[in-house]
Amino acid sequence: MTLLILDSGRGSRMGDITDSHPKCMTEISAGETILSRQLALAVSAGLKNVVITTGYLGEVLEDYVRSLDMPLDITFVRNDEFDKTNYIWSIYLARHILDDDIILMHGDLVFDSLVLDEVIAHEGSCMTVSVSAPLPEKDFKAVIEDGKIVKVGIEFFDNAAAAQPLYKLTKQDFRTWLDNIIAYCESGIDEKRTCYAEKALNEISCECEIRPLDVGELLCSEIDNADDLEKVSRKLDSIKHRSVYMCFSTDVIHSGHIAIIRKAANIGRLTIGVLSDAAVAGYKRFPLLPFEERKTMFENISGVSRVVGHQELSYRENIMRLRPDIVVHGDDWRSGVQRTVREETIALLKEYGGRLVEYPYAYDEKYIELERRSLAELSTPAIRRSRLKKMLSIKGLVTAIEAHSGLTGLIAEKTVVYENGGARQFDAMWISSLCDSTARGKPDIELVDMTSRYRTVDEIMEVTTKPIIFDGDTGGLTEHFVYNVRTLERMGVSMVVIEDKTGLKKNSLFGNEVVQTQADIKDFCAKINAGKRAQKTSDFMICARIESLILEKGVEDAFERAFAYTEAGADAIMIHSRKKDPAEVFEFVEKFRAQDADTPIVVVPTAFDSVTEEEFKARGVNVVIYANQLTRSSFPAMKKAAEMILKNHRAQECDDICMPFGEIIRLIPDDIKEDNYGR
Ligand code: SPV
Ligand code: MG
Repeated sequence: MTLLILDSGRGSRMGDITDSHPKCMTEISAGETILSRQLALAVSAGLKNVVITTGYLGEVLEDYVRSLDMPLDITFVRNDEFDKTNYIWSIYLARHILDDDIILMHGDLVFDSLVLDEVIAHEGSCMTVSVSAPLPEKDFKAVIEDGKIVKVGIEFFDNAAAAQPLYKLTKQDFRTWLDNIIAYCESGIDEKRTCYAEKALNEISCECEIRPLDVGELLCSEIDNADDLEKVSRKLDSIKHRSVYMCFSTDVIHSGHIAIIRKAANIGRLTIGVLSDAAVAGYKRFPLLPFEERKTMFENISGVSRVVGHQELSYRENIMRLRPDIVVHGDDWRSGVQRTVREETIALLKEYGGRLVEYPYAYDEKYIELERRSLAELSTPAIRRSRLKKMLSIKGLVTAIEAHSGLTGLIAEKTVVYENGGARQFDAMWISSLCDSTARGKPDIELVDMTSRYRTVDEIMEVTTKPIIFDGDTGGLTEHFVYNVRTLERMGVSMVVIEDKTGLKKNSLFGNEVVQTQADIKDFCAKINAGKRAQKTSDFMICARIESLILEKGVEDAFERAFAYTEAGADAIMIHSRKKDPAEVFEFVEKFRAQDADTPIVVVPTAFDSVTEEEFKARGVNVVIYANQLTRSSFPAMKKAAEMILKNHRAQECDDICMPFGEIIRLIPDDIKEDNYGR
């Protein structure tokens, strides 16, 4: 695309302003001339090729443009007969270098950067018009018929709209017009060199398809005299004070981000919202850089006036607080997960007359590759292990769901729900002894040996990135536990939970229906302490699980144990109960929190499942584990399918309750692409 700027004329109506330089060099705001603004906006719109026709004080103009040192390929075409011709002759002189789609503008036109963006984004040819503006007496008007511009000139008033000399013309439409300009200029008739080029356009307009592009109230005005100059300068001033808002979640900035930031900064004073760590983690993945570092990164980008926090995926809070005139976003959010956020943003802006500006989203291959690498990095042992602690500090309350295989790991990893303009997903996975045993058809009595349990962890780790909490049962013999701590830590597990029981362990949900023995406080403390001394990193956590409520020993017993265990080095306390009524758990949490504000409290609300995460958080709980729901929900579904096949002697009847085959084969990501592996 080539930008053609017509700057040959003198602009005599400007008075002595144009004595020493051409009109386009007139200052319109501090340090900005008509031309420097046009060129700067061209740069930020991504234009490269510029043709400027010169004439009056041509050398002064050309020197000036060179001094601006813009990253543009600029060709000057000198019209030495500028005082005897019109710009039709200048275009004629430039005809050999205009074999392209053309953006054509007069050299005295000042416009909002939004106008140029809209012109460039317009499909096909267009000319800017202001449909609601009064028709100007002496300036251009465009006659519009059937949505097309059929005539442009100062003399048309019927079916016309105020129009500004800013066009985008497809190569073909421009060629059609240029051919007639050439015919005019080579006719030998003087009048055909001194008229508006639009006269040549009007004769062939039916062969072109030039649409009116209504710019509404946006600034798009020619400066013909000192009066215009003052009006335009005032409008520019208000543009510069216009507030613009954008939000970013990225921790890597690529050229596409810089381009959109530059565009947004051209529209007004740019505030950038940086999405909170919790919201990033909920919406895509754990951020590689924490909020403060991401904030600093944006603070150092030129054109950014200030950077603020943006707490939720929704824009509501910051729109209500900052009331930006314009919100800028890439058009990628028109579909997919952010669609509802976009709809809410539009509705909020509408309430006070704000505006949404969208630019084409720049997919950057390098960025996609970096994202892929980031995900790979998040699954490496050291990074995965450290994430549980980070999540706890970011979110206050972490949720974990049971996983016992690669497939359930994928469900824990990928399940996301979108609600209220936000997104929710599980933060971590729980490798339950109950579900790991059940998946193997074995009872939950520490029968499945550690090597098999590690195999489950490994399978899950292979396909996921989220932190893992491992159900370590009783921890076994202290002499064995220390080895298990080292292994789990090395694998990248974040936390092991051991329960204070001895002898043959049974699942806690049996309570006192079976014989279960609680460990001696001192012995259990020794086990915790040995485990803490065995671990190598500070990331790994040992959680002491208290079985007092399960074994009906009361809150006081639980309370005594909790302090003994934290004293022995436990990084977290799990308080377990099998009662539907959460009262005992709440009582424990309240008492514990009154004396210990920091040690994370973990709960497994299988029985007391009516309590919401919000309530747990408000009471001081830090980890909520959904310990068995994937196993319990899949079992009835599988049983039903098996029964249906048996009953019907075929599989057709159970097809409706099965996942479509096309979906199951796509469920597993193929990030290791097939190749010939050297074959
Ligand atoms: C498990 O999931 O294996 C647990 C939690 O230990 S519970 O089954 O509630 O005891
Ligand atoms: Mg268990």
